[in-house]
Amino acid sequence: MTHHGFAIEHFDVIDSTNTYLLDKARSGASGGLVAVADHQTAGRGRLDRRWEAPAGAALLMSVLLREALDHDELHLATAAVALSAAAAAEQACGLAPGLKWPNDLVIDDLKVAGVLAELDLSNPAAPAVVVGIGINLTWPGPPGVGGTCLLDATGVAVARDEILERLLEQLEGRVALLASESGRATLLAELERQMVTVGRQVRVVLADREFEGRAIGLSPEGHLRVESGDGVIDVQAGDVVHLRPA
Ligand code: BT5
Repeated sequence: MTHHGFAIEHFDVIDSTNTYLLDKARSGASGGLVAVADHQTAGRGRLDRRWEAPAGAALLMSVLLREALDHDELHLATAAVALSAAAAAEQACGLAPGLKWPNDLVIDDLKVAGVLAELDLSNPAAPAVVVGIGINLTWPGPPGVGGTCLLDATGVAVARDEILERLLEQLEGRVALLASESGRATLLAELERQMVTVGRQVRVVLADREFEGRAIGLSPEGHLRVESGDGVIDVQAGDVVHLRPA
């Protein structure tokens, strides 16, 4: 099936759509390949975390891109998918989730979707980026993690294939932006506008320490700029907790 320049492969059950496309990338698959699954047995988040969803309750998809991105540019691929998903949700449900740094979509500070971008440089002549997203449609995530789903948050029971179609329509233009310097600047500006973390009081959780401050913007590398008692700190990798309502 081809949609908006993407070739879609559908699976009833798979381990992880990201893992599948990373394997396909290593065996030379072209950019634009999309994997969609009804159910994942080993859905992955960042840092060896799990992404969970009962069969049929979420959009679980990944896309293989052949844009030449470095590690420090991966946030642009994350942005392309996250912004497209937010726009697709707005079209389908009348409410645009916000982006929470670094890779979540949230509604009222509850996580409705998560994005995982991974780079494969095993063939330096043909770099590959795989970006996966899980969007909760009718199940709000495991207990205790602060999740929600589009049904609970908006009252709309959107069909999986409708949101997929809208997401790919949105994504086509944003993938094109990745190819040029000016396009990337456009994407970064959109990312900063939609990033609800900016302006918030946050707790930053790093591998070895935590601190609090106010998120004041994004660096060109997509790092979160946080003003704390020790001055302005660029947070490259980590998690943030939104503290007080905006
Ligand atoms: C993410 O990681 O949020 C990235 C999730 C990417 C999932 C997609 S599904 C299609 C593709 N194939 C894959 O294998 N992965 C991608 P992170 O920021 O590390 O958040 C993971 C954490 O979110 C977990 O440790 C849980 O606390 C929480 N979580 C797990 N499932 C959730 C859900 N359905 N809704 C909300 N939170 C969830």
